[in-house]
Amino acid sequence: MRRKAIGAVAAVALLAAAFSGLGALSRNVAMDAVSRASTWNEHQGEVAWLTDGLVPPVAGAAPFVWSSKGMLAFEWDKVLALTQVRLCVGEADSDFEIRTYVGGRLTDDGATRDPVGERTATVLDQSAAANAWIVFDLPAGTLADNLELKTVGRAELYELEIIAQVEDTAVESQSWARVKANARAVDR
Ligand SMILES: [Ca+2]
Repeated sequence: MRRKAIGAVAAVALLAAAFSGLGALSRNVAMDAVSRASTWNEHQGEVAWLTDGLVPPVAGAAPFVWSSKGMLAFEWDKVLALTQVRLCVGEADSDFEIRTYVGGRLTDDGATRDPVGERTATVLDQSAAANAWIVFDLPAGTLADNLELKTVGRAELYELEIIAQVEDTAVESQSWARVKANARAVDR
């Protein structure tokens, strides 16, 4: 399983590619997911800031901050084939781990899962990256309807993107209505 940290310039290029050439076949589903932070650990900021599209140096970009460690959970209503998770970090002193699942649920305190569900991928990042996008490449065929981001040290987190493969038929299905609603103002 690969992991790599890339600079801001490379990240911009990567995102541009995703929204142009690859845009028809992949989509960031994080904004459509229900997100929450484990209650056992102390944090500052709002989980919603991880999916507001704002990252430094954009004015208004604010970090969600784990004081020492913590778990974030993202859940959505349909099993999707994921390709990547991208995490924009500010100052950080932590390893990170992405765990994808089909079914199950992280308990509110973040200590365990009940029910457990089936873990479909685990990707660790030990790059010690800071002020960068960390890209977690998921194994081909990774299916998930929820995932966790485990942080084991103090870290400022600005944005999290969950990239899913989107077939044309799936785009037109009912379950994508909420995703498409994000672009409604443009469509009309
Ligand atoms: Ca943000």
